[in-house]
Amino acid sequence: MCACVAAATCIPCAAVAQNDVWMAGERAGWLRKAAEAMPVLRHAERHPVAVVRSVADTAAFQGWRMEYAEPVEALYGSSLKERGTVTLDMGEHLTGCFSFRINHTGMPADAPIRLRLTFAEVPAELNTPFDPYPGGLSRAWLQDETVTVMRLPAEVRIERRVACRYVKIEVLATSYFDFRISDITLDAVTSASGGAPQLAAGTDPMIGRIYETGLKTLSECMQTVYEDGPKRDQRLWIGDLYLESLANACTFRNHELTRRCLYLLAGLADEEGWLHATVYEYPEPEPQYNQHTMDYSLLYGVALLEYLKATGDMETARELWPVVARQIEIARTYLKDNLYDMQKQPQWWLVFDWKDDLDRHASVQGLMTFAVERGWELARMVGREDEAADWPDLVKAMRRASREAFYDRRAGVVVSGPQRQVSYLSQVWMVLSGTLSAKEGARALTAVLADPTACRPGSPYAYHYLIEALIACGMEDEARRQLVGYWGGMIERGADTFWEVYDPADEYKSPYGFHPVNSYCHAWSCTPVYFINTYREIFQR
Ligand code: RAM
Repeated sequence: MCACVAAATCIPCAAVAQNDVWMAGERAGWLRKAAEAMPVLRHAERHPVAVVRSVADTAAFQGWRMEYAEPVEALYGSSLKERGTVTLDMGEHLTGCFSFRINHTGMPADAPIRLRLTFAEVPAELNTPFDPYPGGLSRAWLQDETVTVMRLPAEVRIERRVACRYVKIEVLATSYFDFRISDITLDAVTSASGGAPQLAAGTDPMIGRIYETGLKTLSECMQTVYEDGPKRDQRLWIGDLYLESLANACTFRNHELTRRCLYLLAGLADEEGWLHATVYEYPEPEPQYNQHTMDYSLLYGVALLEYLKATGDMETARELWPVVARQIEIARTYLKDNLYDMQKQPQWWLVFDWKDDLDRHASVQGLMTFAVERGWELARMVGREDEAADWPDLVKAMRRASREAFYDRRAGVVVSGPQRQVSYLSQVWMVLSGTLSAKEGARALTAVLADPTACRPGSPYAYHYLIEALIACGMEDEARRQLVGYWGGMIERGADTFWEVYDPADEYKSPYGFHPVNSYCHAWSCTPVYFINTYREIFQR
């Protein structure tokens, strides 16, 4: 890059800088296409369905549940000042803007009123003190807002968009006069439109509930991009996009949103053309600089391939093909003797799962092989075989190297890392990459499922790939059992939408050191809708 401090104004320097940027000439067009595909948000006015009370209950998810207290009219007809605190149930998980009216009951207001509103996706979020805040992410993600109402009557609108099922209102400061609240409204938004297919008559009712909950999760994450979570982080991540677009393609079929996200990511790649794992939309589209994860970069191409298969939109696929090829080119610089070199990994990380102890070597090797193979399929579809001519050989060479390095033939399992760790995900990715045959894969997966010491998946994201791998090996009953057991487990624990993190053995698990900051409506958890629609013979019976 040009080191001249006046690069922006110095024409020769600016030209050099431009030339240094990969596909510089295309980027503005890509971002324009992303902007043109901006979806229209659909609004729906929702109101609370009941006043509820929190009940501490060791049998409930994270120790809390809600109990019906009285109708909302009882709140509207009485003094909020006297109550001090009230909790409302919106009846369902919603994403949008919250507003209400507040007025005195006769005696004019001689002072401001101060209220605190707390919005919660799950009951424990309203009942776990936020401070002193122990979490690793910003405290500001937690949805508590202090509002000072200066004059009455007032219509109060909370500035930030919230994602919640429950709302707690606390009166913090008042004066002599009395006041009431009314017209509590949540202007719910989503860009999802169109109906999802109905399930076959006779489908197991639990699968029906999983399906409905998955659709709800997906639709709330579908905003002006595929968000990872409408509470947190409210942004586009490649891994989430891949799974959401798979789920969308067989449900709402709002393909324009997928196209928008693919262009947005492409237009915001770094100077070398390496995709950022996540991008922001506002105030202007911008990447989270230096945030690269190789597994996500490689999944971009798989997402484009699936988009092409779902839509036949050859123009977009052809235009974005170079982005896919570039990710593979970059990933190839990490190969040493056809094995992904973990030593070459600088500051960035690999996602795969919320599991610190997972050895990711076999997984990244498998994912890369899978992505190159899918990339080759895309190359053929868009007529660019010449640019990917050696990819089939690369896939074969990587598989051979993987079998040497990771496959313990005698034990019939994949091992990863210096400790020869046996994890679910190592088996999964060696199956999805075609490194193990279906028979070997079934043996390996059967072995880990029976091994209590194997490193288990820690998130719905990892579970998605487990289900795919089980199906790929013909273990259909097990795939169904795992899907019902895991996502059904969340339903039994009261989920309205599927969670970012769910560990049946630890309900308080949080990658951020504080469970209330977890997202409880999370994109990467919606994929049962994809499985249920794509493999009807397994799930709709
Ligand atoms: C978190 C979110 C998101 C995920 C990234 C890696 O911020 O949970 O879904 O893609 O991490």
